Amino acid sequence: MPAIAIIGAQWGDEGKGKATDLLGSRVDYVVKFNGGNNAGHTVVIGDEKYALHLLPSGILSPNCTPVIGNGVVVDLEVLFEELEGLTARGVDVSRLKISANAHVIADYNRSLDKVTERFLGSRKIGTTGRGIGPTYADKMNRVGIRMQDLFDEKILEQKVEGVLELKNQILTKIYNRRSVTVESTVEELLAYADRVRPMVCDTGLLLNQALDRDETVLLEAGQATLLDVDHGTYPFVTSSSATAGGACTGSGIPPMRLDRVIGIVKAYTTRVGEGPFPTELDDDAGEHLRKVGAEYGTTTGRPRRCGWYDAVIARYAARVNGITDFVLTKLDVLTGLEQVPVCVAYDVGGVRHDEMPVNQSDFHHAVPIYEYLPGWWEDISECRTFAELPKNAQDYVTAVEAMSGSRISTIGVGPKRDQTILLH
Ligand code: 2SA
Ligand code: GDP
Ligand code: MG
Repeated sequence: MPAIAIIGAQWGDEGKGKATDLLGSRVDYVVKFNGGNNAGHTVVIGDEKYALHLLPSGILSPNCTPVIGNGVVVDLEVLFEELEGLTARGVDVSRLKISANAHVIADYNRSLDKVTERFLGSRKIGTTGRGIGPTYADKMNRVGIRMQDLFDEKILEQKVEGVLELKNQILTKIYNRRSVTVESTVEELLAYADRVRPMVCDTGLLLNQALDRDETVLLEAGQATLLDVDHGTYPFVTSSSATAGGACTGSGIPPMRLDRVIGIVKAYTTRVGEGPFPTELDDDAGEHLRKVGAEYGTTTGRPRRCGWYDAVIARYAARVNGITDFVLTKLDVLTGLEQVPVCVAYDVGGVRHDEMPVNQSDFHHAVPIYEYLPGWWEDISECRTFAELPKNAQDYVTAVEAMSGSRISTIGVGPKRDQTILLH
């Protein structure tokens, strides 16, 4: 039975949470494989709205085992805050499993994230300030603290001592901050050790055994393709692998076991944080998308930058991830526009680019070449079949599908579970 990956095809906030929730009742395991509590997934079930950060959205499906994979960075305080919040709302969180190899975010990395952004000034990335980048840097630098280290105090102490030798130099000499003590860090990390211990296991083994038993595993990405550390708009990216390749390394599921890669793509584009964004609008149309689409960060509350659909990016995401089908979300937000521009290629210094320019400076200077599609005024939030959509909305979907490198299997016409049109 299949392993399915859900991947963001733009700069995040495409509606991965809702897509995961929709599949949740049909899958046995939902795995978060990258990122941490920088993510924000909003899921609406009936009249209840849930904002998930560190936990996979599948935690809301009663028969599904949620898993935090080895590719994730875990803030223990946030983990228990989220678990307690959901428990108070009647959600059963008892099945959660966490990889022994997932890395832990310590306070010094939260501080370093914030202070580095301040230090960078106008060159800042616009991070969420959750300590994500510095914790992945420690992982790659081989000085990170992992979940398994929490259960051996001696080893934990040695590792904290090692990493702090480096961090304290940076904190005190570069950033002019106070140094951090080994004792306070060990204490901070051990505070949750006993509570987290029953959840920690070899999740790679667990998931492969589940696949051996013909169970279904859903791999849920945080952030998105254009924020991926390798394939995104570097350096304006997050520090993890948010693409389909990351679904394998971040979970321990081998590539050949992946059967389907679903790309989630919004009917327009948003971005939060700094970095290039060719179709960005700073006019009334952009304000319309932000207002109607409620485009504010789920984690930080920051207003999201808004722009038109970019088919070059969608095609790039289809290629990088091997997207088998797209879920096109928030089509309802485009209602009420005279015409809807769609970017089909870029003009860079007079040269047409049909593919993502590999050179970052070219992408910074990319000017969208638009095709203008006629808009529609009818409320589509009650439509449940393609045939019920107004003709111009149908044509928009068909045109976007033809430009984007893979078929569209599902359309979102509102945040609720049933505000969905299944095409295939
Ligand atoms: P970080 O904190 O190191 O991962 O930031 C690096 C860049 O990655 C972007 N990023 C995101 N972009 C969209 N959505 C994200 N999650 C939240 C949401 C964001 C929020 O769902 O709305 O609430 O602000 C997310 N997480 C990271 C970030 O903006 C930087 O550009
Ligand atoms: P994620 O990070 O990709 O999971 O996306 P977010 O949850 O951060 O942002 C997507 C927002 O759009 C959430 O508030 C969802 O409830 C909402 N949403 C998802 N699909 C649709 C849709 O088809 N129409 C509308 N209007 N809202 C949607
Ligand atoms: Mg989000």
